Amino acid sequence: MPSVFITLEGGEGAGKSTLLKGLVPALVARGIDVVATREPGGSPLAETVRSLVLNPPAGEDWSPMAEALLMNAARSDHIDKVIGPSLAAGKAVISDRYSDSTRVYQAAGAGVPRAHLLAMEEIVTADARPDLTLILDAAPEDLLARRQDRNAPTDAFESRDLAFHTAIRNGFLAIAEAEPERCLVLNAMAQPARILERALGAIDNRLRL
Ligand code: T5A
Repeated sequence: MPSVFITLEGGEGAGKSTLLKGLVPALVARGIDVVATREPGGSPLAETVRSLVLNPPAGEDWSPMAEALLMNAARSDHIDKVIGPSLAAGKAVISDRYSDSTRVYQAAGAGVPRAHLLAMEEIVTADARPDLTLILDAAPEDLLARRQDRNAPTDAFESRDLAFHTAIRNGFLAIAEAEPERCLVLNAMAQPARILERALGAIDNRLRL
C-alpha cells in the first residue's frame, strides 16, 4: 500500500476534527492503516509547543515571527517523530491542520512576510508534503455562530475579530485556487455525512486508495 498524506484545513470550528473522526473508521474499514494526528502538536514535544503558543501566559503575546518559528519547530518534531516514520511504513497519515495553516494564520493573521513563511515551509516540510488537502470553507459569521453553540474555552486565535477570520478564509481560498491539483474546497455548512462522502470521493478519485 503506498503511503498517502492528507491534510484538513479551514477556519476555527469549520469541522476538521469532525471530518477526521469520520474519515478514520471509513478508511480503516477499507483495510488502510491510518494515523490521525493534528497541528500544532502531534508529537509529545510539539504538544508542549501547542500549549505555549495557543495559551500564552495572561497578558503576553508572541511576536509574529516567534509564533511562526514555534509552529515550524513543532512541525519539524511532528514530521521527524510521527509523520515521516508513518509514511515510511506505508501508512495513510491524516493531519488536522498543517503547513497551510501557518501560511494563512501567520501571514494573513500575524503579518509575517509570505516569502519568509514559504522559505521556512520549504525547509521544514521538504520530506512531508501533503498529497491531498481538504479545505473546509464557510463564512466566518456562520462558523462563529457554530462556535458559540459550543461550551469550549476560546484560545488566542479563536478570540480574534471577524476581519481576522475573513482574512483567514480568504487565505485558504487563495491556496486552493493556486494549487487545485492538491486542494479541494468543501462546504463546511453541509451536513457532516455529506462532507464525509465528498471527502471520501476525493480520496478515491485523486489518490486511488
Ligand atoms: N494555527 C495552527 C496557526 O496559527 N498556525 C499553524 O501553523 C497551525 C497548525 C489551533 C489554532 O492554531 C492556529 C489555528 C487555530 O487557531 P485548534 O483548537 O486546533 O487550534 O483549533 P481548530 O483547528 O479551529 O479546531 P476546532 O476544534 O475549533 O475546529 P474544528 O476541528 O474545525 O471543528 P470541529 O469538528 O471541532 O467542529 C466544531 C463544532 O461544529 C460542529 C461540531 O459538532 C462541533 O460542535 N460541527 C458541525 N455542525 C454542523 N454541521 C457540520 N458539518 C459540522 N461539523 C462540525
